[in-house]
Amino acid sequence: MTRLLVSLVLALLISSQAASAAQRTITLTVSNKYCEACPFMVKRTLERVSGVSKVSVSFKDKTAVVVFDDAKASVEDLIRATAKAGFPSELRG
Ligand SMILES: [Cu+2]
Repeated sequence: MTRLLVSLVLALLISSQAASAAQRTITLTVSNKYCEACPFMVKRTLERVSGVSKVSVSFKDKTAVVVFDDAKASVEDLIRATAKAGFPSELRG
């Protein structure tokens, strides 16, 4: 019984947290962008990370601006995803 109550409270906590989850916007500096198709690849890669809601990639600036849900994805997740696709990136400081 107690365990049921605990999991119910936890579920409520998690859902309320999701409702007020912080949207975060970060800029990544992305390497290995050689042609016009690369920004598209980077965009697709980042959009596939769960929690990501918006991505805009600039070929000229070598950046990717990512809007994501803090509770679902981390900066490390995003960097790992681009690196795995062949585009190492880092958080622009
Ligand atoms: Cu390319």
